[in-house]
Amino acid sequence: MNAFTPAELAQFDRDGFLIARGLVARSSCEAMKSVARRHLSANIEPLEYESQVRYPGAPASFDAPGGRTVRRLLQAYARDELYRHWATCPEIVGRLSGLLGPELRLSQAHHNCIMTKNPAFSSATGWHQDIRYWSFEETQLVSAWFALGPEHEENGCLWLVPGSHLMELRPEQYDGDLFFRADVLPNSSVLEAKQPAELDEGDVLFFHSRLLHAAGRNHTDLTKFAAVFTYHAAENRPLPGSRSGSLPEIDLTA
Ligand SMILES: O=C(O)CCC(=O)C(=O)O
Repeated sequence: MNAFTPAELAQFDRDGFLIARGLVARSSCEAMKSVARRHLSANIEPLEYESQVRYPGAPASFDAPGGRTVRRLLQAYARDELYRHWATCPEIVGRLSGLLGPELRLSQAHHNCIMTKNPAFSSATGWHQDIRYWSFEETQLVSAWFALGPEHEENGCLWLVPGSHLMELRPEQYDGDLFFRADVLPNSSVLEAKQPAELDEGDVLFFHSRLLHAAGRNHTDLTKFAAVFTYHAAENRPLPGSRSGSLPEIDLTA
C-alpha cells in the first residue's frame, strides 16, 4: 500500500517527520549511487562545493583545504531518469498525498539534489528550518530524504527535534545566516529533545519544512549519499520573484 496509515499521519502531525523503512530496493539505491559517482567523476554541473555551503567551519574558499569537495549534485530531477522515477513514483506520491493532499507539486528550486558527504572533508550542518530559506504562501512543505546507504552518527546522519515544526520560534533565536543558535537559552533546552535519524539503505525520511534539523560530519571511510526532493500542495504557491519560484514546478497530480 502506497499510503501512510491514519496512525502514521497522526505521528507526522505530532513529530514533524516519519520514516518509511525499506521503501527503495537495495538494487535501486545502488543504481542511484552509481549515477551519482559517474556525475561526480565527470564533474557534471551544477555542483555545490563545501566552500559554497556557508556552514560553520566550511572552507572559506575553493583553495582552502576541502574547498573543492562536492557537497551536492544539484538539479537531480533533470540529471537522470532514475532520479525522476524515484522522485515521482507511486510509493512516494501516494504517501505525500496523505500529508499534503492530492494536488502535488515537486519544487525544482529546493533540495532536488544528491547530497554527498565525503570522508576526506565534510562540514557539519547547523540547526535550521528549511522554510526560513524558502518563500511560499504557506509553510506546509515536505521533503523526502532517500538514504542510498546507511546513515548514522558516525557518517553524519541528520539530527531532528521532534515536534519543533509546531514551535513558535522568534527571529532573535537565529543567527545572521538563519541558523538556530545552539548556544543560548531557551534554544539549548529546545535542542535537548534532539534525536539522530538513523537510516538504513532504502529508508525514506519524510520531514516538514519547519522541522529543526542539523547534521554531523562524516568520520568514516565511505562517502554518504542521499537523494532529497521537496513537495507542496498546488495551492501553496511559491512567491513571485523569489528563488522558490525561479524554476518550473513538476505537476504530480494523479
Ligand atoms: O548536511 C546534511 O547532511 C544536511 C543538509 C540539510 O540539512 C539541508 O540541506 O537542509
